Amino acid sequence: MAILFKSTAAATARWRPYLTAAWPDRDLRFWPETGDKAAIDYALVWHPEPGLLSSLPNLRLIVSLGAGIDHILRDPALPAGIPILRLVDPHMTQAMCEYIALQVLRLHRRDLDYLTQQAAAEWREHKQKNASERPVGILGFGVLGQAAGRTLQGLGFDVAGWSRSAKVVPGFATYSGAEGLDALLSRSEILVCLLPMTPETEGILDARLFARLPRGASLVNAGRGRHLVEADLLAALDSGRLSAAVLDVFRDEPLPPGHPFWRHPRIVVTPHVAAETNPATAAPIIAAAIADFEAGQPVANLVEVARGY
Ligand code: NDP
Ligand code: OXD
Repeated sequence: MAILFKSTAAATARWRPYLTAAWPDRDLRFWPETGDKAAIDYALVWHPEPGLLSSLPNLRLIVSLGAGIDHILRDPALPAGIPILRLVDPHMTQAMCEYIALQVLRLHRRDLDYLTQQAAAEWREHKQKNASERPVGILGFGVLGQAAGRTLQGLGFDVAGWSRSAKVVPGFATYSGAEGLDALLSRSEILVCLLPMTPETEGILDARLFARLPRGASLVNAGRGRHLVEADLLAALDSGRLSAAVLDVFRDEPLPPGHPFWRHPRIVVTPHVAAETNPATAAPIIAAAIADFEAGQPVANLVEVARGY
């Protein structure tokens, strides 16, 4: 009974001591040293290369080393019928709350304008609102969206969330489906994307969506790069339809050096760090989930593969 770990070399070095501590008696294999593949029951993966998982004949469970599972589902050879567990870790949730609070405050308080003015030694005040006068919309009102929403609400923002299924979340206006999206967009001066990447959400941040936001609204995308139609964002910023964007995720990561986002005065780029996985807290969470799985107990955060997230 062996456990295979597959991520980047740097992540493997970070995870190794915590995995060893979580499973002192298990046969841990660190990719590319897989050993006898028939002995592997569990695969802990981040961006496994296509075909790796189907090459493990006795695999019982796939564990995503992140909250998203798009990096697993993109494998055309993904073996059918193997359950997938995604990572839900309060440490990561807290990190996302911090990131969203930072970026929403930055947009709310016109930080980009003041930085530009500072560069030009220009002393000029802009009209200022309180957070309660700033409606924020969150696309993707799941674990991370709701937690970020609560953090923003704590800062005084007027927050609403959009999800696939209708839901009641005490204290929030909630919307779902196509009609709900219109209603959410029309009220959102700052739009935060925390959606998972699925065929339904790919390219959702496009010109049609931007046109339904109040003029001059701004965007934070910490979901996935493929949610955004990059050319539509550049056009919306040029025309003033959007005033600014903060982007943590990109179609191509790392973002290529010549990409126009790097030097755009109205775009803030962060290198997919909104909520990094933290091995010290994540390894025990994964070990506990695998223990439940082996004991035949209900396992929290198993993904409905057909739903895509
Ligand atoms: P959850 O599964 O808990 O939440 C996903 C939310 O998106 C749910 O509210 C879901 O609706 C909604 N949703 C899914 N599909 C649609 C759709 N077609 N229309 C409307 N709403 C939809 O995921 P998490 O909150 O844990 O994570 C969300 C994403 O955040 C991850 O998939 C990942 O892409 C990204 N992420 C980014 C990180 C970063 O560092 N930048 C770090 C971690 C995650 P419903 O509630 O009805 O199911
Ligand atoms: C994740 C991520 O999905 O870091 O966890 O993007």
